[in-house]
Amino acid sequence: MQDPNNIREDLDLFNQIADLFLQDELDSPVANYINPENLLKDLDLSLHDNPSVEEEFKKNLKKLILSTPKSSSKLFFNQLFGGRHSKGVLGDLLAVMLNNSMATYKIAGPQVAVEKEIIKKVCDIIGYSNNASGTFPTGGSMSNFMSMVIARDTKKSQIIEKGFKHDFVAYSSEISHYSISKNASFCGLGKGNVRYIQCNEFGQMDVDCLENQIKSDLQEGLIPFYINATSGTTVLCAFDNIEDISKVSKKYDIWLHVDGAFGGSVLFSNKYFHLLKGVENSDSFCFNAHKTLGVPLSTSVLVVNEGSALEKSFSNKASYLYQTHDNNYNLGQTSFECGRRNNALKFWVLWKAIGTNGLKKMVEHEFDLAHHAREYINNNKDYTLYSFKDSLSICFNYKNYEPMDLCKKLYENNVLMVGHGNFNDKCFVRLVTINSQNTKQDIDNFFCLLEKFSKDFDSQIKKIN
Ligand code: ABU
Repeated sequence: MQDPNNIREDLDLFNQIADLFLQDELDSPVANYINPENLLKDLDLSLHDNPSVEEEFKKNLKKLILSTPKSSSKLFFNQLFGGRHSKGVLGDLLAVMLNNSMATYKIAGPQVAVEKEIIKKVCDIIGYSNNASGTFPTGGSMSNFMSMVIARDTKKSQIIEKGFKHDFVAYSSEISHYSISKNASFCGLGKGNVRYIQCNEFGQMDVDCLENQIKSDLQEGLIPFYINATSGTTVLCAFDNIEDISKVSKKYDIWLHVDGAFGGSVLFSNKYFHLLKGVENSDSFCFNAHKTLGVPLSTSVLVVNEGSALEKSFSNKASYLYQTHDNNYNLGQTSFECGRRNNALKFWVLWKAIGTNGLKKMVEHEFDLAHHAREYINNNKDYTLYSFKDSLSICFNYKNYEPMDLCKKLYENNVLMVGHGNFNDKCFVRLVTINSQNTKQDIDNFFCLLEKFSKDFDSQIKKIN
């Protein structure tokens, strides 16, 4: 191989591979399934003492890229992200070239203002105070984690120095994201000190049950410190009633976090903002631009209504790092990581290019797609619908096909990628309309492929008894 460190040549190679990949994504929207046991047989991933021969290196790299699941294709409905907006990709590629860390103004310069502008705009839209602040954690789980830590430290600031006694309790709905449980462990609370509050028939936290549980915990001498409301639960995309929950949180002086990782981007739509009604009364809020806005993974925004609380929990002295400027510009003083990737630029490039109206159109189009999918199901007697309106998740079963087996076989036979979920003892296929590049025809095509596959492979797919 000639000089292996040649950025211009490698950018040319990048363009070649990206071209191939984009064409392949259209020609074969689902990558050929490779059984994990065959990975090392099908792909040369082995590492050696000597450099690769250049042609072999390129061939192997291309093959690896084309064999990887295609999360931006029109047939990827498996996770709560999908599709790509070219402006988001442009911003992310530029962030890679810049390779700043967001810790200090000295390292990141104007990128600090890029991040702060997004945070300020989001705080203004959701009605937070002038003291609000925020950061870009590595994802929704980290946003939720940071909010729990801030809530803990706000309740008893001695914890920052002296550690934690186990008399605190947190509250979240029984169908909230699994990060709440993990975060309880990470922040010293313990998984056993999260109260999972039951939901109503629409998957929303039952606010009376929440209050009763808080009263009972207070009687036991425990200290309620954190309520997590979810705006877009992971499976059903149900939106908790933030307004009613915030009344409870105020009454008992408990931090209210809104996990809007999935559905929080409705903040950009006047039509759907009502799903966040009351968010201005929360203490912290997060949403993931990588989930519904086509920005590359990961782009999570956490905002805190009283910004000083964020700084109190996450600032630390480090004379080797903070050598110029104040905490207002040294964003490491409000983040979890030390070296922190620039995840704001890709979102800023998109937002700058298409405006808030462009973001609104993306979100509203995704709700239109969801409505279209629900209508298809409601008009077809072979389907049973399990989810509700004002949601980006369409949960259903088709005929008597067992949903877990159906999803697995669709995947293993390279037909399409979709997952399954549960609610109230029912298991179902979960179709998510989070790719704003998809059209109604793409949703029709999803059902068409699923029906054709079920017919052709009928005898091989398990049935619900
Ligand atoms: N961060 C939650 C995403 C998991 C899912 O797609 O179901």
